[in-house]
Amino acid sequence: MFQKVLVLGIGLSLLFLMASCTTAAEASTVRVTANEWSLAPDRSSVRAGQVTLEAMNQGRAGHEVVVLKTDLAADALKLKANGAEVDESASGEVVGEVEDIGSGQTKSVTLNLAPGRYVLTCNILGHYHAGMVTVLEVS
Ligand SMILES: [Cu+2]
Repeated sequence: MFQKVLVLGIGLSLLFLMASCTTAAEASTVRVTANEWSLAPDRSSVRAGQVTLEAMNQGRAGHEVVVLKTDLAADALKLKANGAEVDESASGEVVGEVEDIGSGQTKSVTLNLAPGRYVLTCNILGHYHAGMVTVLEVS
């Protein structure tokens, strides 16, 4: 009886250990460099689940990174009436954002991303049209 409990205990400890290793392996980071006028991720695809988006502003202006789940092409997002900003909710589902990243700053957010196609953009007036947009595939 005691031996059975001991074996069960060891088995459970191993399972727990494996589970924590798996979790660590699945946590992914996407580093996005913002600049005038581009958003450059260090990878074009990432595994679904917990994803940390680390945005580095290497430009002079302030920037942001809006994460939109959408099937629209990067250059075909819907615009607001002013024609200079993306209409975020009309373009897809906003799943997260890193706001107000000052020049030289790095800010991050951790999101739970479902599989699909995402477009990242900086939606400060005129920045989308200037080229601050990119695609991220989540699988
Ligand atoms: Cu910007």
